[in-house]
Amino acid sequence: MTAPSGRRPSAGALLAVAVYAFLYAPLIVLVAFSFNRARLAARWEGFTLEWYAVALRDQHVLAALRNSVIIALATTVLATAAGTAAALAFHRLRLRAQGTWDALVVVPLVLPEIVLAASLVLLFAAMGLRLGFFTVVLAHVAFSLSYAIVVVRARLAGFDRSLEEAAMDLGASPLRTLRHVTLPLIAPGILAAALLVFSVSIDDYVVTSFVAGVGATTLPLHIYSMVRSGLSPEINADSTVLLTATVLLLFAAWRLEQGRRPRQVAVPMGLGLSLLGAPFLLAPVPLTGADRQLNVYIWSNYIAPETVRRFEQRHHVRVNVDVYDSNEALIAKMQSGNVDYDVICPSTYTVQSLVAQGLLRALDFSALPHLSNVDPRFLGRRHDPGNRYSVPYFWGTTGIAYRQSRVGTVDSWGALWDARFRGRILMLDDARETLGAALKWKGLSVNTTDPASLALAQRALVAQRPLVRAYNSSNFEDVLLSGDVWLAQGWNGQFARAMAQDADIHYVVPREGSMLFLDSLAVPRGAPHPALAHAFLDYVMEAEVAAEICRTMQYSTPNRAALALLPASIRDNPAIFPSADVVARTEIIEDIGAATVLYDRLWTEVKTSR
Ligand code: N2P
Repeated sequence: MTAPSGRRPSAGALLAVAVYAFLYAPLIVLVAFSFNRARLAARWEGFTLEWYAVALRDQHVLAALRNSVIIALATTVLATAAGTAAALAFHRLRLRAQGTWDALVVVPLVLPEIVLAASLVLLFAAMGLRLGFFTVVLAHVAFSLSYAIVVVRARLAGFDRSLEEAAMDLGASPLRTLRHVTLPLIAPGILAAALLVFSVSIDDYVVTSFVAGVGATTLPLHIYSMVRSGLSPEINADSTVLLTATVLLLFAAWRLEQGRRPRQVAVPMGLGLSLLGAPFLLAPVPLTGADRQLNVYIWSNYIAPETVRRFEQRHHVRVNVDVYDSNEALIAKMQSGNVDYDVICPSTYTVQSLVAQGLLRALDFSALPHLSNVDPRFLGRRHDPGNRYSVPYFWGTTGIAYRQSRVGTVDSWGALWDARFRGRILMLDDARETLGAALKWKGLSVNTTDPASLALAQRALVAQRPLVRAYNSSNFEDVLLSGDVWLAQGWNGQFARAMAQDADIHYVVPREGSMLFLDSLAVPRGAPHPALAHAFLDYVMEAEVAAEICRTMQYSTPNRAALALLPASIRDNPAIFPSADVVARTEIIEDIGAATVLYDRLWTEVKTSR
């Protein structure tokens, strides 16, 4: 036998490489694609810094980053001060059952974040605190305090108490001893704790998403909401900046813990902090007071940033736009009670349910002169007779978009159950829409509350599940465009935009009939800025603005005055404005009261079936 050659990598080394590759490959891809010219992230099309420029110009990203930094700074000061005091106390006091107390300090570090998040929301609600900046800082202090205590205590472990005793023997008061002896000796530990707290605060998502409320959108929350309204390479650039800043700060903290002097970590620390300082220089928008702000909660892909920006300029206000992808998400937010939205966009059945729960504010028509632009066909409907609470914003159809070269011509819901297309089908992630599609396919009403009909629809969806690639209500048109699926259930506007980009994509409202939606703008009962909310409602009903919204989003506008301003390519596009006979075979989803629970249960069962 020959001795193993030294040059051959051992199995251990290969395994280590595999582990590191597994750990870091996604990050490397993310960073690399932040420099990729291609808009659709799938393939490399050459180097560019364009996405960083886009991110730097994006006022919403900059504002979110600024919120993140302010929250992280406040958290750092509070948690580090309290953590240092606690660590000193622990070090001095010899407590009974010391081990238990020590353990209790570290428990929050290993507690599932979601548990902490839910308990904080409950606590804040019990205390009557409104969700906002303040609650985010409190929550961040709550989860980062343990880090601070642990890091400062580690430093104190090697601390020689006789130095403090010597100082006091020489006549120094306890306070002077603290200032001139103790703190300088443990300063690297305190700084390391501060950096660690800062970095856990700056990129927290789970806890923040529970306690943020409006106006306290941090960068991680903003990035997530961008992901939901469509992937863009700008997100890679944002994430790379956040990643680089965090790595630099953690590196500095680690070196300090290893005994380096603060001066020796000045470079990584300075670089990390200045990356995060950019928005203070680049976003000239002042931090606006609460009454100069409007909080809009709307469907994703439902309003263009330019439309919002024009309103901001006209009224000298800042508009926060948060997005959702289901009526159920909107209702849950409204019911949680302590959020400050001024304008929301419920569908018909959700208007009914919110009115029934007393969650909407009666509108003041004197502030809505442009309501006269709206086609009377969309007014006074069953969901809100007299439009006391809502004004129509968009309407449209649910249908199927498909790649004709792959699946031929489609005209029935049955195509979504065709086993030949296994793994190439996308369905909306929505109880009423998916059960609705199955009901329509079987010739039943989408508003049925008959248990036998619903059981039939549920069985169909369970049988369909193995064919379905994804349930997606946000960027379903992108999944079709990318070629990942060939058939998708979805809403007309986003499909119309996809069709404009790819002639192989077609849209059909199935012959068995389908769902028609009418989504309205409304003002929640507790809206903090009702006057500005009315100004916004009236603004989007102006003919030019309604036309712009329709042109950019390609959902169907109920604004009669806007029609004349639309190009023929939009006005005559049957995917955007369906013909009367297509409309005649659709049904509007109604509020079905108590049976809603049944729909939700059936749908949850479908998604968890195997
Ligand atoms: C917008 C979806 C349209 C809403 N992303 C259908 N009610």
